[in-house]
Amino acid sequence: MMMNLDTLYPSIEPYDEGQLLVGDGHRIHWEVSGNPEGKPVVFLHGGPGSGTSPWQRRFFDPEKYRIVLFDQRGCGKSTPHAAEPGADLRFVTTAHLIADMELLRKNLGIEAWQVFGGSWGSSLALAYAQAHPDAVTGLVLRGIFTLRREELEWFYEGGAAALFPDLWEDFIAPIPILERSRMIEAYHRRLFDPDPAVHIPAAVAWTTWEASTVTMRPDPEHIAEMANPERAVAFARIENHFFVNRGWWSEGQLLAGIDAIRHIPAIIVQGRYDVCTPVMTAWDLHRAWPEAEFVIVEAGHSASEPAIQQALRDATDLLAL
Ligand code: STX
Repeated sequence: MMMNLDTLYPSIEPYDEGQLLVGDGHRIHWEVSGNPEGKPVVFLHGGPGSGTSPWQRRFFDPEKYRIVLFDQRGCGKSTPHAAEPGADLRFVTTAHLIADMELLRKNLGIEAWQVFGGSWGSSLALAYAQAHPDAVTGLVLRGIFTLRREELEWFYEGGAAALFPDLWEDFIAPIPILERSRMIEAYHRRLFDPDPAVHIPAAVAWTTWEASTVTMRPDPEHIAEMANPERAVAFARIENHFFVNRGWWSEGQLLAGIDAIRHIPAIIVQGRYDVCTPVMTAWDLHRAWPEAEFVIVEAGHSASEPAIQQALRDATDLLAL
């Protein structure tokens, strides 16, 4: 990637990794890096469906943290991969991901950990913490996303077309005009069509829209990487599956559930110019949870943006104390 990651900690390698059998035929890939005696932190990747990348270890001081990364069901190095023919996502739901985190935590012998998540990672972090508040020592949340109707409609049903009309035309191109009033459902039919000539172009159009709008300046290498057919099919299928089902939450559930986690130290980092998960949701979270530290930075959505990197590093440094 073209990303400039100079703001983060140096690159490190994992000292342990494996595949955890979580049930329903699924295995999740996990790894641990940093200080084995350090403060445990778990990194939750976005999408859902994007998988983790080695640079994501670098948000944490490797002398202070024991850093856990894992690929959520169906993506990254977890199996079965959602791009496989006949992919079955029945056992890929928010409840399954939360249960997997608990199994992983216990398997690693961790009593409680800090939870760090951006975008979909922030949604999952909020849901996990609300289900298991005693397992969470702190929260770092970036690019807040709660899958409410207005959030999904903004990014996938035409709101953000006001800012990216050119890219929006490419996003709607695979969908016949009569189906465009419900883009997420129209994409669902194509992404799960068994014919690769149908699902691959749909997946590439879906991920290209997202990858092209997540940074203030488009990053051609990131866009190309996200358009890799296998990656794109898994990412688009998993995201779409969660969005069709609204995360299996009632409308506003994550914001309504703050009382269960209000006592947990938390830092919210939000890009002012985030087009994917606009600041309105972070603001609603801030209003619901004024005890959490709230930071708006002049940046877009992606954690790769230097101003976001700095704010997240500051956050993990603060919570390491
Ligand atoms: N999806 C938001 C999300 O979690 C609606 C996410 N946003 N962008 C990404 O993930 C990539 C950087 C992987 C494209």
